[in-house]
Amino acid sequence: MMKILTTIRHGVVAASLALVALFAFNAPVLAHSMGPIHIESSFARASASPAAKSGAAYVTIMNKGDTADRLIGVEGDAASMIQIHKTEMANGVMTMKEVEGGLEIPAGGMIALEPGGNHLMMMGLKAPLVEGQTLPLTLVFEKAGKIDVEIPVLAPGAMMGEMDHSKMKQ
Ligand SMILES: [Cu+2]
Repeated sequence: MMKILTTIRHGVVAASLALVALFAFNAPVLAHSMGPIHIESSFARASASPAAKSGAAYVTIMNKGDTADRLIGVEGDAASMIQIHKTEMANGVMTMKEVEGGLEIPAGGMIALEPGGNHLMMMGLKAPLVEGQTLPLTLVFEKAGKIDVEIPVLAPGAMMGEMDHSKMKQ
């Protein structure tokens, strides 16, 4: 019995070391997941001016579960208010407004918040967003609860983030 336990323990240690190596290798891209909800990629745009009072962040969220979930809120210290926004054309004018009731992520589906579409809107930025830094945000899901993400801040005009390569083989 001891022999078997020791073998199992060694197996677990080996697996843990392999995981550490995997995460170390992928250090620039931070993967986060909670149960079936996976944050596949994310980025924020650096402030174009030090006087900027608002900013936007974008996430791609996958739901690997068999029931739908909803992104219902965003929390963080970076700004005095953070909302889930949608972009709409009204009378030829692009306007943004808060998404009522959050965004559904269908079972087995994926949603992408992207420039020109849905985004995480930060209003009342406490400091400008600086390229190369990370922005800590907490995504709030109806079922999965709160998931912390460290969002890489890219150039002011960035259109997409980097994919999380550590998930590609799954
Ligand atoms: Cu907005």
